[in-house]
Amino acid sequence: MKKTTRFKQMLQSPELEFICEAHNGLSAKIVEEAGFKGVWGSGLSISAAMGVRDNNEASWTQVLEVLEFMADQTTVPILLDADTGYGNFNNMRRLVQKLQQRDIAAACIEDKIFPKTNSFIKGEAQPLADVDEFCGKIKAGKDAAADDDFCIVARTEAFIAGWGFDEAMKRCEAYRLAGADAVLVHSKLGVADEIFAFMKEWGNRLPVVIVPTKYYATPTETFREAGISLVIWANHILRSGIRAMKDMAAYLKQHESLAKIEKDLPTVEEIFRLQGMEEYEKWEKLYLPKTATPGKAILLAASKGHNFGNLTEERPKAMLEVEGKPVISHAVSAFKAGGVRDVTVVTGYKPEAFNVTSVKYKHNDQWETTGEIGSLIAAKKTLDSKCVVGYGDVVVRPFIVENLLRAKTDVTVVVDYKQPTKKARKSVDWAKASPARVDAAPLKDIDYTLVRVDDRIEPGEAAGEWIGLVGLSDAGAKTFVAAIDKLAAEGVEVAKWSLPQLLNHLVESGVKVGVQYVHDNWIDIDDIADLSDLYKF
Ligand code: SPV
Ligand code: MG
Repeated sequence: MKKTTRFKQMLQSPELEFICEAHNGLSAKIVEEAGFKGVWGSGLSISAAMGVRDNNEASWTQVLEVLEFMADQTTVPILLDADTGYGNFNNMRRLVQKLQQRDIAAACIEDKIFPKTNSFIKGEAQPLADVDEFCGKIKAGKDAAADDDFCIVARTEAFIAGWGFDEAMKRCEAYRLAGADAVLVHSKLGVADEIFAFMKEWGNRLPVVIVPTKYYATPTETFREAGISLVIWANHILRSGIRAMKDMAAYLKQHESLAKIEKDLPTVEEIFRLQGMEEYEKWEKLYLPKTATPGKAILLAASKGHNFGNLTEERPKAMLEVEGKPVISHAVSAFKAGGVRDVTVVTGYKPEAFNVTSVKYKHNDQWETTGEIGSLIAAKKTLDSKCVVGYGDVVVRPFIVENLLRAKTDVTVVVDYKQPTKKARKSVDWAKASPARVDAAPLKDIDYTLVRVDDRIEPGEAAGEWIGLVGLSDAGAKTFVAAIDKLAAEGVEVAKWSLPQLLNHLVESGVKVGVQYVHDNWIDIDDIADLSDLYKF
């Protein structure tokens, strides 16, 4: 049902109905979520939220912009407090057209002179509009509405300006005859006497709307008994907001800490919810290219490092410094430059030595007795989507990470096709691939897959050296976790395994592990000489 129709039905229903003030998109949404069937676009609140007076200091188009946000964020009808209609009949016509374009259900105009002043400021000093002129404005508004259900609520300020009962009655009757859909009778008294006297005489000629800001203590039941149609809680979201803002600002100024109050505040996630992030994510899935999702990285950095003498007494090798920053920082920088935004470092030995920011940490508290998979298990929660698994002591050029994030296979390893001769290594993880190739550069357009990776493959048989990176797609990450879980459930001490062991297990179980070849452009830090290589890298 149209918002206009819903508002009209609310006005005409025999029930006492309620609408509540809002002054921007957020507050309008909050009002709707509280269960209100409609929103009052209060002139006082909208102007106050802009930091200006309720004297038409904000232009009507500025108010219109706010209303557009309010209407976008809500499904219930909005009744705009349109002050005097912002001018004469002609301004009223244009206003109604523009309100309709923005799905505002109804407008309330008051019989004062533009620019108006709020009813509670020197009411008696406020001149009232000429009755005939105001009736012309009501007619113009009704005629300008393309939708017959667009309602005009005619508000009399006769009581506010001190004219009294007869004037209020005379005016409301004239407004009814001019085509108003309802009348709003405003009173600034602390009791509702003027309202009840009016209701007694008025009967049910047209629905009556009230704003019990000053006669707030009057029991609501008496409004119902008097036959009032609609109550407007006109400024209470703004006022409670002011209280909350003042309290928070004063508290923060005084205590200079959030520690005790954070738990009492709406979370930032609640802000995101109110902003409609869920809907955004739905469309994002549909329209954003999949590759645009930044991948994550898990860098295993639990080990102390054996070849560094007393350099690693206080810190693990990943925290040894080259060019003023630790090895792990060099690694992390390359990952970030390669398109990874979310890096998790798994620590083991001397976790307190890690002081690199912009990464998350997980700790493998059994690092001494477990292997790389033990560390991976410590970061298992991160392994829920696209991810690159690597080592905290392997530094690569960013393009290697970039390519890995774009890999076509769900599980992919990076292999340096050079047969390394630079120095004798205790253990090099050689990779054997299919189709086999030994010394020629890999051919483009061939999908190489991993046959095996370990330090027992003879260099001559190997396709190259595994550089320590594994790329996992969303599905690949699930495959990894499922394999680890299954092995653990079967009683295998998988936490003690190395990454190559798991890769070999996957290959043996029929998982296709892709190979991406590189040549140089990476370095792993195994001994002190490697540190000076990193300096030159
Ligand atoms: C408003 O909410 O802006 C109103 C009601 O017009 S009152 O402030 O009581 O005039
Ligand atoms: Mg107002």
